[in-house]
Amino acid sequence: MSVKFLCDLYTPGEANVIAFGVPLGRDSKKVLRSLRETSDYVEVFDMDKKINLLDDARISDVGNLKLKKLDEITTTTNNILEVKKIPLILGGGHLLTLYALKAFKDVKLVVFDAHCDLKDDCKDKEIMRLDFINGVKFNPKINDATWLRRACEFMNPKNIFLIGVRSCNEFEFDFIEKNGISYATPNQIKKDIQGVKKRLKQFIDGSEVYISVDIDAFDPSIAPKVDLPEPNGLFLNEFIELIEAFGKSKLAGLDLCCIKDLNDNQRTEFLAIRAILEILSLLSR
Ligand SMILES: [Mn+2]
Repeated sequence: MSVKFLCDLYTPGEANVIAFGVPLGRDSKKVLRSLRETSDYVEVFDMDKKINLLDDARISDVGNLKLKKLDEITTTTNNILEVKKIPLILGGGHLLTLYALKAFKDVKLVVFDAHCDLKDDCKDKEIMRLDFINGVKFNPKINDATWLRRACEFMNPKNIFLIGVRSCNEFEFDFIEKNGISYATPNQIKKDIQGVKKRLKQFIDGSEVYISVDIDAFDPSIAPKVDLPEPNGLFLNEFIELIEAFGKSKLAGLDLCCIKDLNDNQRTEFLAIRAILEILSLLSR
């Protein structure tokens, strides 16, 4: 029997959170295996909060998608939403978020990422390598660097909040400002985390929220297994503090993506799992 994410004590019927893996990008199957294996070693009890972070999250891991077509991500997400459960999507490249979002009708999107991913097209060789899947041809319009721009074509950009962003070009920045996308850079967070929390709270305003975490939002010193290690990233304490801003808003879905297969210990996976646990603890509030 294959390794499941966070022990997998529940059947899909008993669970309220359904996890699945999206093997999108080179070596992503190895990364997904490592995430699941590492999750076995993480304690879900939080000594500071004195609670089990999974008190109200019953997770069932249904394995990886075959991913012959990217639409499978939308279909699977949709099937989970139809039975009123929360999708927890493990990646894979960030492009998965675009296809997951297509399954939601009305959500606010909070993205933790070093990058804005708002390019209109990207022919970058490096991105091309990342997006390689089962022989599916690289599309300069639909990839890890453009996915959020494509999402803005079917969702209101005012319903998007980027956290930890510190890398974009002037065209992306212009797009952010013209379309009213909210954002908080790590410097803004470090200077005034309470102010950012307040803005985040006002943005969410009790609505359903989808949280996407690109692991490169964190500082590369604590998340080294990434393709583009942008300095001056977030630390876990800041992430935990910001997650508090979600309060009683309803968690509609979440994903964790963009871990790279690198020769390192499991610190990036441990961090990723901690981040997921913090988000799932929202279900207990
Ligand atoms: Mn990124």
